[in-house]
Amino acid sequence: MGLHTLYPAIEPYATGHLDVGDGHAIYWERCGTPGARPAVFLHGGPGGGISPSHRSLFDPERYDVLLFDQRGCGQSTPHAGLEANTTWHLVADIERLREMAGVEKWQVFGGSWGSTLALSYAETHPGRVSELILRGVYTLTKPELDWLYQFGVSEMFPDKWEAFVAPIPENERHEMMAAYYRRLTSDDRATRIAAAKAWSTWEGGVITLLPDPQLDNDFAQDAFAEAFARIECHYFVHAGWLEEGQLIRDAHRLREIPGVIVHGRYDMPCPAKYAWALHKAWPQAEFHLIEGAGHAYSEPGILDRLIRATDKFAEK
Ligand code: STX
Repeated sequence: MGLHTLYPAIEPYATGHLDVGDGHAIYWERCGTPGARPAVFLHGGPGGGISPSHRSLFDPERYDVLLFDQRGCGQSTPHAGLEANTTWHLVADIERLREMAGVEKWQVFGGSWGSTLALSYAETHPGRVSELILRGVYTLTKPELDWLYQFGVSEMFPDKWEAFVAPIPENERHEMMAAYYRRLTSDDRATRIAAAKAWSTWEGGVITLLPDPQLDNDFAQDAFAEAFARIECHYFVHAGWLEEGQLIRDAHRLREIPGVIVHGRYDMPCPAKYAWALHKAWPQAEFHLIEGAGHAYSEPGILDRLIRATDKFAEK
């Protein structure tokens, strides 16, 4: 049998907004078969939002999936809002959404930043997680942040790095995240948007193994870029409100949870070292390091493993 691919495109059977307080309303959608195996999908960035193809990671006949735009992005409001927007607010939102869905436990599926959030949630509420599927693991430590925004990916993509540092004067380049954060939170809209596009274009340009012009274009759109860059930079300058190394340190809390970890060998933004560390700290989970693949879930070898994982858990 060949590589597993996405299930056919579907529309949600229900959508809405959930008021979570602090002025935030969370856009959610439910897809698949009402009452079937419950799952929640956690998107990347942070600030990346959900897209229709994420619905197709799950067999619609055997799953009842809730997807949502995390605070401040996608169709959640206020757009690009940073107040009361932290990892721990999102963990609380996932619990509110679970209660709204009326389920005791659910499968948690998260890629990239979604894996960071999934680990934060599962280590806080292990009894609420029936299975955990993680792709493009990111544990949000200082070396991982430096790798993407200071020194590392810069060595592999000098052309794109040049464009990323261009908006920042030389004397501020020793702290790129802080320099960007000042501009992304500027009162001047033109300053914010210019910084947002440069920040977002950098990430869009390094997340696939091979260039993807469609992705480059999506990441450069004003509304997407503003939410993505502001929220991501806000989370990262605050190190995700996590203690250094916390997610690996507390991985022993996952030991009763069936898990699958999928990571591309050539993942640029999220180097494999941290997925490997998670594998060591949580040996009960299946671990797949995919050769010839980068970061994006849409890369064939990664997608194949992810679909096999959702299919496998659908049978239980
Ligand atoms: N951030 C990686 C991440 O979570 C360091 C991510 N990067 N791009 C995305 O997510 C989207 C494609 C989901 C926007």
